[in-house]
Amino acid sequence: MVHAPTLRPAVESPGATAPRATPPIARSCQVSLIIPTKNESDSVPLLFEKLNDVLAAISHEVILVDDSDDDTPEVADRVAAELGLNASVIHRDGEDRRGGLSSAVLVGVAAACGEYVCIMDADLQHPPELIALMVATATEKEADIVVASRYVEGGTDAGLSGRTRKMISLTSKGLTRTLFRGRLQTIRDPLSGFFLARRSLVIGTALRPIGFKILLDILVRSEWQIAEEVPLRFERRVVGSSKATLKQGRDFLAHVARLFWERRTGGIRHVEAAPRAGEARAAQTQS
Ligand SMILES: Nc1nc2c(ncn2[C@@H]2O[C@H](COP(=O)(O)OP(=O)(O)O)[C@@H](O)[C@H]2O)c(=O)[nH]1
Ligand SMILES: [Mg+2]
Repeated sequence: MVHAPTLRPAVESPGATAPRATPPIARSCQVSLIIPTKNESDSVPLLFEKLNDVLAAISHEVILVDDSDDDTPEVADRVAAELGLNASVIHRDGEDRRGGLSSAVLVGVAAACGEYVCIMDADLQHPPELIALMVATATEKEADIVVASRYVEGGTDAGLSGRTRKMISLTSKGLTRTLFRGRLQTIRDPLSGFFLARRSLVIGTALRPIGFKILLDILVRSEWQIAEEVPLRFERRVVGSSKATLKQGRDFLAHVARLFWERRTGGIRHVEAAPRAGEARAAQTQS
């Protein structure tokens, strides 16, 4: 059975059901936080509390795209209402969940109104405190993309559980930076799940992500010109549990193979982004 995704405003706007005499004013804000969730009812209360503090000075909306079987949507609605946080939940069932995390992100972007979209996990491995720096960096540097990076000075991948996962992450990063050198030579962490991008860039690109690495798809396919990185201290998950499985490994390889093939066969074409002064040299020294 196919269920249409439902958009549930967490905070009722006064008079939302009253007849309108004039057309609705188009929504707009600086940043739309897009947060894919799957059974994150334990994480959401603390996440929303932190977001509420961080976003106080930023015009924003929070969109959870939820594929949960637990009560994540109800918890999100309740906590957002208690805090007065401008958050909504798009809950998906059945076939709508196909594509998992990456399709959830695309659904969130399609519903967003921000000048920028900021994609982050719900589990606090992506510290909400970093959002202010990401927004400031995007504005000051006129960046199309700001990546929260585990692999620049001040960042850490300590939250990757175990040496095997760390090795897989480093190898995957090396593989993608080699295969897509032209686009990724200045990007230290093209597989980060925490990033901010101009919404116009994301909706203007025909994305085809598979699995968890949607940033890679955006970096390789889109016409970005300026990308910046800020240090991410990726620490261990303290609430809830990881949804990563071996399937994500297979999805990642399928995703990289498809991107590589499309790039080779001319399915993806764009002007290479020119590295800014010093960047190419720095990237070569570090790789
Ligand atoms: N909507 C949706 N969110 C998902 C899905 N799988 C994982 N997530 C969410 O994506 C984020 C990252 O997942 P997580 O389990 O923390 O992955 P890890 O950090 O790689 O261990 C979390 O917020 C999850 O709740 C999915 O199939 N659908
Ligand atoms: Mg996580």
